[in-house]
Amino acid sequence: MSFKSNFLWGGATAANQCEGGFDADGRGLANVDVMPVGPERLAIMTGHHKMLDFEENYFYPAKQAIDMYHEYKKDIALFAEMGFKVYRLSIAWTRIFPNGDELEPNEKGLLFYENLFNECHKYGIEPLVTITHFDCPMYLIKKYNGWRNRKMVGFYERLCRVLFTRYKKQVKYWLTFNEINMLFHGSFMSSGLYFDPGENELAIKYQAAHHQLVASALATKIGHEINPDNQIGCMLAGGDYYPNTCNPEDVWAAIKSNHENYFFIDVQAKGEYPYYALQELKNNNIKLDIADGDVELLKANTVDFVSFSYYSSRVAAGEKNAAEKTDGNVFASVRNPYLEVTEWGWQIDPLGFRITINQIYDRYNKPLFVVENGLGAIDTPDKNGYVADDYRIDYLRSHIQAMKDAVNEDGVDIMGYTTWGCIDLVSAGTGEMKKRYGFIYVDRDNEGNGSLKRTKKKSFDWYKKVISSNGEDL
Ligand code: P53
Repeated sequence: MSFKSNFLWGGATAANQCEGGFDADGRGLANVDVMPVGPERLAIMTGHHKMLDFEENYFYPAKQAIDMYHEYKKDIALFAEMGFKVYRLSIAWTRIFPNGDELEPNEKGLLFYENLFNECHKYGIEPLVTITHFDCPMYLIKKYNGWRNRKMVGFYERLCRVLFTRYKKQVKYWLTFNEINMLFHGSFMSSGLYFDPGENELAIKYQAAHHQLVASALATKIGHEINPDNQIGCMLAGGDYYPNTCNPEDVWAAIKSNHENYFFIDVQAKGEYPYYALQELKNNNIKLDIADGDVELLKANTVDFVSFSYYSSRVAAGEKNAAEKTDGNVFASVRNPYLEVTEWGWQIDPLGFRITINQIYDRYNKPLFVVENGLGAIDTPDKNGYVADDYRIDYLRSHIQAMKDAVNEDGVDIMGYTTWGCIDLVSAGTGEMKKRYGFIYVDRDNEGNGSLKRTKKKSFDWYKKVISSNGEDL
């Protein structure tokens, strides 16, 4: 026995990182569109450099991305050729509600995803839909202050109702918010929040978090009402923190960091605020605005499964034990001397994947879905345009092996596995194109030059074999 016979193998993308067509067929603008490539990106992402419109002399990679808006049929055919059982994608909120507060949705936007889902089903590929993958309509950010405002719950609810109803026959796997814990780290990128000098950031983040948690519980409720067969999950930016040493100060720092990471999922999976978060709010004199009925709503509408991304483990050290940090990531981590790092400084730790899987399963006892994992690397095509990406195969092989150990040796229930960026797409963290994750190479560079031509890499055939052997032939 190894992976279940109906194990969902596949790949994952996010609308703004692959679709392009930023103003096609009535689409409105979102936070994720106005993030340029360049030195300001990190401060924009975290909400400390305000850029709410396109500005001159900047390059905005999401405007065209890899143009999947027009190329999706060919791309899905390639996924089918690899044998995908599932394709994880996200809906661009502003294709459905261009401003976000309209009463009626944009039919052209709805039709785009309807056609896309049909294309998936043509090949027996099950769509796994992230309702929002970091995107928030710009109009809602400007007019209502985005997720700071309780009204967002209603706008998000309307979006969910439309999606669950329209795609009732086409989609049964849903995720409410991508990497919901990213709200604490990349506040503008993940949720459209930005901060003015002197504001109480922690209080703003927690209030916005509460609104998203309520919105997520409401989505779970409505999704189950509209179709009892719907499977609705939460989504964590995963990667457990290790203590830097066995110094109790470091162990304590790791526990605190893990608490911060698991806060959202604790609420979504267990149905109530964990003790440590309630106390942190108290300690910081933060009084959350909690409406009548919220507590009951959260309690009654926990998720069906827990999904997460895993790229790397992390390391925490007590304040007194200052240690070297790794770079290239909005998540601060101490450098782990036992691990190699990628070209972007992300630590490579397959056993950490097994550890993280076990920790999450232990904590929630719900089926798990690994919805992102992969290696961001520079690919150099040969003169025929072919990329021999053995480094990517090595990364994925060792991680799939670790996941297999978690299933076979440890007894964890895992529903499926989707690699991140199964086709090369724009990096969320850096906006670069040259940080590639795909089995399919896309001819486009950091400045937006290139033919957008698709070419299979060596890993394409490798992953096809992994899927056809249900993970036995790595
Ligand atoms: P990129 C940071 C840490 C962990 C996950 O990231 C992250 C990030 C954001 O940089 O985001 C997820 O493209 C996210 C995807 C993203 C992917 O990881 O920076 O859900 O949108 O592309 C990889 O290499």
